[in-house]
Amino acid sequence: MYRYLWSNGPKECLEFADYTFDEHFDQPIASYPPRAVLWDYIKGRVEKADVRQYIRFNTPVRQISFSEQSRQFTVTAHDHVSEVTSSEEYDHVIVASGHFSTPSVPFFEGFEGFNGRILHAHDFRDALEFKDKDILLIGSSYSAEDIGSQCYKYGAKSITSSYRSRPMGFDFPDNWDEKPLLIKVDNDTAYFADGSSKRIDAIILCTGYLHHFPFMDEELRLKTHNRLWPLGLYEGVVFVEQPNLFYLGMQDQWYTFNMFDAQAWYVRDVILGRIVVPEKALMESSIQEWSQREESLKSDEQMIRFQGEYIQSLIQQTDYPTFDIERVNQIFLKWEQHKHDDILTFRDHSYRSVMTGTQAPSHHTPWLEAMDDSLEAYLNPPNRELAQ
Ligand code: NA7
Repeated sequence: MYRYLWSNGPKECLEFADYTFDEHFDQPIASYPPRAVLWDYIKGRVEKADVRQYIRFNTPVRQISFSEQSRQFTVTAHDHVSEVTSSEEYDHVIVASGHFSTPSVPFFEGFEGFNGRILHAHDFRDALEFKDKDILLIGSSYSAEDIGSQCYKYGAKSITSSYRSRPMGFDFPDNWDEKPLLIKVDNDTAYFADGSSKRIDAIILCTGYLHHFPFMDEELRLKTHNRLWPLGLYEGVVFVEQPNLFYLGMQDQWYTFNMFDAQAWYVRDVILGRIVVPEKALMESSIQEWSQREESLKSDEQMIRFQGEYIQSLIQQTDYPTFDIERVNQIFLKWEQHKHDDILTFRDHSYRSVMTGTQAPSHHTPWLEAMDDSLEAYLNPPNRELAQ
């Protein structure tokens, strides 16, 4: 996560049902916290549950295989403290490694001769690097809109964003242009499909990520692109080819933290035998049904409701504290509206918590003027900071 990143969705849409923002901060906070604040919130929940003691840090998993004979997984991991690689047997494996860390990096003609920097969004660290520069963004999704906004905020000279399928369509400031797909670049100029061109200093590839699990044996690997209903996962989590293996959070996401929770509760109950997964043919037909519905979705609203319905169906099968998903859907729709009203000020809006009913206050400083993204600056109005 890069410096100055603030949540790009309202915190009211991702709040844990069993650990609220009120409980953690003990004061109402605004709706779009920067990364340090969200980190603090997640950490508080982990500490409350006291689960750190079960985590082996500095121990990357190198390989996971499954034996039909023993019905066990062999997990090989390397302990970086002792520098020892060892293997252990497990009945179940849950892959929760995320899918936004291996960049998808397209090549465009002329990249090899371009004079400026070319980087993927994954390697973007600090918008100040692009102050007074003309930058080109490839892609038209969350990374492009956020990195473009960051660069605008911290003083880029101009932003050009290039889309493949559809433009973002926001009402951008005067120095931000949207263009169709990049055709090629030469030393310092980008050429686009509409015949136009632009001199640029740097190119940021906001082109998404690959689901990549090199540590899984081939037959245990989830193979999907970024979509709302990845194939091969019953209830979005059970690996159909080997139902003692689970993948968590592999969906494209509107919902995040509370979706991961609902999935985790469901997987826990399968492992404990409280939920029995059906035979393979039934799992496959259920996946087919959900994915056919996914493919018929046209609008963002339909997609948000689809994901909400999925979470609802998981929650109904477990004892995860229920919450009003329709009200969360409504917040997502307002958020979309606010983004389309103004992509540079949508973070100045605030919402009411579905979990506690607490109305978030307006933040003390408009996002465009809030240059310090620390937890202290976020939680304290500027005059209190000065007084400290
Ligand atoms: P996304 O949401 O997967 O979007 C990737 C974007 O990149 C999307 O607009 C794609 O266009 C575009 N893309 C992908 N490949 C190419 C090529 N070859 N040429 C041009 N454009 C391309 O990734 P993000 O990083 O924006 O967001 C990922 C998550 O990170 C998100 O959930 C955030 O909360 C954080 P397409 O529409 O497919 O034509």
